Amino acid sequence: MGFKNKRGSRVYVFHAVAGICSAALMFAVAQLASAFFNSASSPFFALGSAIIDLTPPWLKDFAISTFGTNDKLALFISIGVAAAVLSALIGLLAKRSFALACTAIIALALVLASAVAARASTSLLDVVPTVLGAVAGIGALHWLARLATATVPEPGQGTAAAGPSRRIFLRGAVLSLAAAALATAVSTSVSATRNMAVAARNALRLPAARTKAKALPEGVQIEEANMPRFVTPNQDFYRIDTALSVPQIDPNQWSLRVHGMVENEFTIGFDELLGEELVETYLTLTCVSNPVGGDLVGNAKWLGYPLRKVLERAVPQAGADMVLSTSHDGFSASTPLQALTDDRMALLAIGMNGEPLPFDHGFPVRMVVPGLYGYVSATKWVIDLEVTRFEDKAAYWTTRGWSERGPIKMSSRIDTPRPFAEVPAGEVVLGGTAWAQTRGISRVQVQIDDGPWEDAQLAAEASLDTWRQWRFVWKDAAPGMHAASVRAYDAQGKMQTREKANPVPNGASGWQRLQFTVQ
Ligand SMILES: Nc1nc2c(c(=O)[nH]1)N[C@H]1C(S)=C(S)[C@@H](COP(=O)(O)O)O[C@H]1N2
Ligand SMILES: [Mo]
Repeated sequence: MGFKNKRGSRVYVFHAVAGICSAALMFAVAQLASAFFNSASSPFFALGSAIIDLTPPWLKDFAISTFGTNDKLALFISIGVAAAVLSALIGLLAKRSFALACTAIIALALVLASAVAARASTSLLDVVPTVLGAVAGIGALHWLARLATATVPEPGQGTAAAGPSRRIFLRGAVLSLAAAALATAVSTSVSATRNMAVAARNALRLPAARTKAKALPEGVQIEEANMPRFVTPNQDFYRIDTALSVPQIDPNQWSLRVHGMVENEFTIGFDELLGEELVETYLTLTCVSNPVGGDLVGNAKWLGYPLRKVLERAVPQAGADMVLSTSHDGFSASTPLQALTDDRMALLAIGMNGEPLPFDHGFPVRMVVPGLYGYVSATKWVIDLEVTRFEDKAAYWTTRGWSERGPIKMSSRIDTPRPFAEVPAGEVVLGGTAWAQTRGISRVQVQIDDGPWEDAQLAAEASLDTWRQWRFVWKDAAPGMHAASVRAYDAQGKMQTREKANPVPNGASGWQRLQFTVQ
């Protein structure tokens, strides 16, 4: 034994234990953070999966034949033992130099972060839990390494001779392990609730609509390259929200509270909602942030319960002119009461294109309102409707510089050719979309270079609330650079404004003009 006495060896044991406790905290904090991100962002699971992927087949066969269905448990125990040895060594390293130990932890975190980033279902943002874990691990090691050498004078001995205090260090070690255990417990319960939501969504069979959507007429779709699908597939539908982590709400836990300036306050649950007379409708949603020519717009078939009926049951009081809808994650939108009670199809939607709402798009329940930008109407994960007055309440974006009201501005877009595309000479086919929800599109015109405005052919109209496609054939396209512009007219014959405006504060306007080259 190279140590002078028992107390001299203690400091090594303490450092090794400090390393293990810090590693436990590092993984636990990362695990907790990952519960709020993507479950695939857990460095622990990512490491496990990476090891599984890298395991040679003979070893995998050996593991399965030896451990059977416990092969994953065996894997996790092996990882645990290896991690304990490694972290004990890092703890011992901290005794020599804290900077070195820190470097080792950062190197370890880099390996873990690469394992996370390499998973198919993760994005770069998903390394955040690993980074948070590393920060917690370094902090814990710093603290425990100090405690490992803390001394208390004991009767009859000088401070120097006393050696580290067992009591002080053990208290620190137990405290950090307790914190790790707590973080793990919370992360387990958070992921359990999320899994409940996923399971509930998978098990959900949407009831049939009492009122079906009007069948789409022939010819709503113009089949040209670059043309969007008339009905946007769910996975292609634009997503805009303030949610860093997408709420995953178990519909059995969901309810909507309707209150404020009403005669009848009430709360409605998900099952009750499913039992109501549901309707189905095609509706094109648009984001106020969509620039001229932009693609923050999508069209889907929504299944839901008319908000008109919800408000009929609540009976708004005289003087109310707004409904403030609030989501599970605290976003809110101010919608004119009238838009929810007149004969447009404003819905409390539960279905999107024949399936339950995707989590990204508001599962289990969201609002969709014809004619209004999403930020003032399309609250996802909605849980609260307060009937109130514009004078009394302001919504999320209204307090951040956007208008309190947001009717959708008529707009038209060129989808093909793409800006700066090169197209063959001869006949050039232009195509695009135009929308003026609740009013409808009656005419689209195209201008080539500075020539005359000419009528485009309109695709069939599905409804006043959906976008409409158009097509224009430019017969004798001469080689060279050209510009094309587009403008639309609504059903009353009103022309889309030429006046350019930025999205802030109430939506972009102006005619789109793009350039392309004819070869
Ligand atoms: N809870 C919540 N709902 C929200 C938002 C949000 O940030 N949080 N954004 C709104 C905005 S600005 C738009 S344009 C639409 C977009 O809906 P989508 O993501 O389903 O396309 O959702 C609206 N509903
Ligand atoms: Mo938006």
